[in-house]
Amino acid sequence: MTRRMFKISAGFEEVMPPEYRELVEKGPFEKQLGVAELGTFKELLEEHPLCAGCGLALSLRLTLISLPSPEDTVIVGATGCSSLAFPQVAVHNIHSLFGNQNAVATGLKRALSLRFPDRAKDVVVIAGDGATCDIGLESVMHSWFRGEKLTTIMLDNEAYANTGGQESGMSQLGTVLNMAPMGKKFKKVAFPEVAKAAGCVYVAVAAPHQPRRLERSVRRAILIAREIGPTYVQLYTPCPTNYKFKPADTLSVIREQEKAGLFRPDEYLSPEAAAYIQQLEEAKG
Ligand SMILES: Cc1ncc(C[n+]2csc(CCOP(=O)(O)OP(=O)(O)O)c2C)c(N)n1
Ligand code: SF4
Ligand SMILES: [Mg+2]
Repeated sequence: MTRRMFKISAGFEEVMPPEYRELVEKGPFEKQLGVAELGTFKELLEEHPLCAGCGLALSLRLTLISLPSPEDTVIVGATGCSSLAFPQVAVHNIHSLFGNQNAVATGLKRALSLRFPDRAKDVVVIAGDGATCDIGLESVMHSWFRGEKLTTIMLDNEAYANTGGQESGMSQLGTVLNMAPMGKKFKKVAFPEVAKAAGCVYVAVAAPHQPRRLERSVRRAILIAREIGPTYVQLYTPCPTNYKFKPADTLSVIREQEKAGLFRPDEYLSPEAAAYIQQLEEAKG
């Protein structure tokens, strides 16, 4: 999508909904905006039906603000809590069958590269921990093995939240949830390490308690995927509903988990990715 595609045709301005007009005038398309400009532009996600205090909703909002070119981005989502917000997201997005997201993204990226050989089209997968590390594991891993130029973002709430609270591979050892009353019997999967071993050239772990870090991770992941290879961002997105804490405590939960060593922000760049980021930063001055 370029500005040409979302601009309102002459004569139709008055009949278009005010939100749409505002999006065209004050949205982030074809501008370099980010979390530092929050509050000065019309965001790509403003309303959604997710629970109060949902860490995933906040992370999705920050992720959308961090897209380097929202007008040239297609997001591939999967079933889960985030899929309830996507109908309200003002970026092209596809709801794929649960677990198929990286396979769908692969086909899409290849088709877009053929159709628009001279324009960077970013394909970004945004899916839950269950979709990424468990049920969609095969399609995620094989997209990485093949070196597909995609960004995969996991919204890691350490549970199958949308289906009422089952444990996932990403839940911590001993976790008790509504539908996992016995406590989880094995450790949280070290998925960032898996991503590196499987060929991701950029891997980051972040959370919404540090919005600038989250922004940098998402932006770098997408820019590196355009040129070099697969990238992975894992966002820790605590779920007050299933983990039974107060909606106002989401950010403190992240800080507590960080203090306890159960969540560690991190960033890894392959030598090629690091050289590319340095080149981009030098060009920016
Ligand atoms: C093919 C398929 N299998 C299972 C389901 C049921 N299902 C819907 S959401 C979900 C769990 C999602 O967990 P996660 O990916 O972590 O997302 P969350 O809801 O936690 O954000 C499952 C198992 C489905 N919709 N489709
Ligand atoms: S169940 Fe949890 S992850 Fe899902 S919308 Fe509610 S708070 Fe967010
Ligand atoms: Mg989940």
